[in-house]
Amino acid sequence: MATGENPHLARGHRFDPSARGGGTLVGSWAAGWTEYPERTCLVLGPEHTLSYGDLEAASRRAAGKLRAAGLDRGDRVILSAASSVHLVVAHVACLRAGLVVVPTNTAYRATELQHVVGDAKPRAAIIDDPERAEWIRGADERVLTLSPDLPLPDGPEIELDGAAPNDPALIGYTSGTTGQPKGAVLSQHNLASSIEALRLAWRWTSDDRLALSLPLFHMHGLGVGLHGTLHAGASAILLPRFEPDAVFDAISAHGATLFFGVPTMYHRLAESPRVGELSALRLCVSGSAPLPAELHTRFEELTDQKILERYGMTETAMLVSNPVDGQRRPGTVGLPLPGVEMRLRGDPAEIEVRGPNIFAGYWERPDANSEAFTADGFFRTGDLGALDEEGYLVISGRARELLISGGYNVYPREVEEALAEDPRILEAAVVGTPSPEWGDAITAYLVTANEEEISPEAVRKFLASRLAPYKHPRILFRVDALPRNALGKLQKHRLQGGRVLEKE
Ligand code: MLC
Ligand code: AMP
Repeated sequence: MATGENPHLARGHRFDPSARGGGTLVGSWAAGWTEYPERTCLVLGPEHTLSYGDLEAASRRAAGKLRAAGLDRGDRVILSAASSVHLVVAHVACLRAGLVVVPTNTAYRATELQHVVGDAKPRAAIIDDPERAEWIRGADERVLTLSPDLPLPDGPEIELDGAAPNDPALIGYTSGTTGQPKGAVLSQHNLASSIEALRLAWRWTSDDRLALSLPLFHMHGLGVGLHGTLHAGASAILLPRFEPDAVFDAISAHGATLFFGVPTMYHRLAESPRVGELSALRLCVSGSAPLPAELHTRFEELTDQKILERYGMTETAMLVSNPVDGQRRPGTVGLPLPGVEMRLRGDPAEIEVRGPNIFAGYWERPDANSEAFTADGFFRTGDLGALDEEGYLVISGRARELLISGGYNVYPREVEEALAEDPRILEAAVVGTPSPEWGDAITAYLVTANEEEISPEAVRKFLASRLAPYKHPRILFRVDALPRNALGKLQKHRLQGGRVLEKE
């Protein structure tokens, strides 16, 4: 693909997503196994590092075990665990063996997890919580549940890294307007294309060391952070969870040069007295939710870092980014990445995209696919956009009902349906309240039976078995009725007032 004029490319660079390893994710990694086995790949503490050669050997062994346990190319494997070396090894092993990874949020409750099991029909699940392993077996007793260290007998030597570009690599579950998550099938080539574009655009080199505190079960931490590190032959400091001090220590103790985060993380970093330590980084990237322009500016005053904001999705990996060289414009997500064609269509204008990074369709959902793509092959993102005077993309809204709290998507309808199952609640409407910490603070307006008071604790308790905690309303109001127009249609923009049941 000739995109030599893409503004992200340094002089003399060309974007060719097939240049390394035949255009597959595992092919690009395999080149690294042989070219620089001694190089550090993962850092876990002062004494504990893993080289590319170590990761090659550990994932080879793990792939053999999985094959001996009966898993074969194309089989789906749920991966749902906190970040650890075992998880990275298991993930790399699955992809090298041609298995299809289904990353799943560790906050999911039984019904959310069981939906994924029923839909993806996995052969195995790599999961670090025995209770959730039980939920999985409850949905399908044939699923082999394994802890991330894969306690299995060694298996045979098998052929690795042989996936073809169009072979599926990952199924990422994400909801449209329906609230029922569907699986976006990303191929080896989709993922390889996206990280090659990022390697070039973000000048990602083997000298870079990423402080990686994003969870490894979503596109941001996995498809950008981990895959990009391995593709660039760089290293990552694996942080089991996000804590500002751990990020600062990753710089002082391990020489981190990169940090990727969601806006909530930048908000919390900016509150720390140590925030100035981030000035040592080469690059700070924000994505998954809008970064307020005010936070961008304040962060620069505190750290001298101009955060680079970018835009992506589960279905597409990364699409648009502010440039490393050139203006980084607060409140914008930047310019299309190499290989990405973008257009704005309709009124209000929806962002449509096409390119080698974009998934081919949803898992077993031809109906959803025909809606999601235009006749000429553009994917309809459901995000609304406009270009500013420099041609930078501004995300101006969403065509679908979607809230984003702390970088996690929350579909109001799913929360409303769960609330309505409570016999004490007659009707519920869920909206986002702007919050400097969370972006959208999930807010519910409730009409209760007999105008009964209902405590926030009671609501939370009711939702506990039904919805991941990040989807629970943080703010609750009790109202006598929901505002509706003459046709009975709910008018969410008119929601206000009511008796406050909880306010944070
Ligand atoms: C945790 N909590 C949240 C929350 N995360 N509430 C609302 N929104 C969230 N995102 C709740 C917990 O349930 C708990 O509630 C309380 O906050 C503290 O929990 P915690 O585990 O200590 O939370 P914390 O570590 O502080 O987590 C905040 C966070 C995390 C920002 C670090 O949410 C996070 O890692 N977000 C990143 C999400 C991400 O990776 N998104 C990428 C999607 S990919 P209680 O009631 O128990 O106290 C994508 C594509 C793209 O979008 O473009 O990148
Ligand atoms: P997901 O389905 O979790 O992959 O979420 C993708 C959605 O996150 C996109 O469709 C956007 O609505 C949103 N998103 C990602 N990055 C940004 C950003 N930088 N600014 C605003 N919204 C973003």
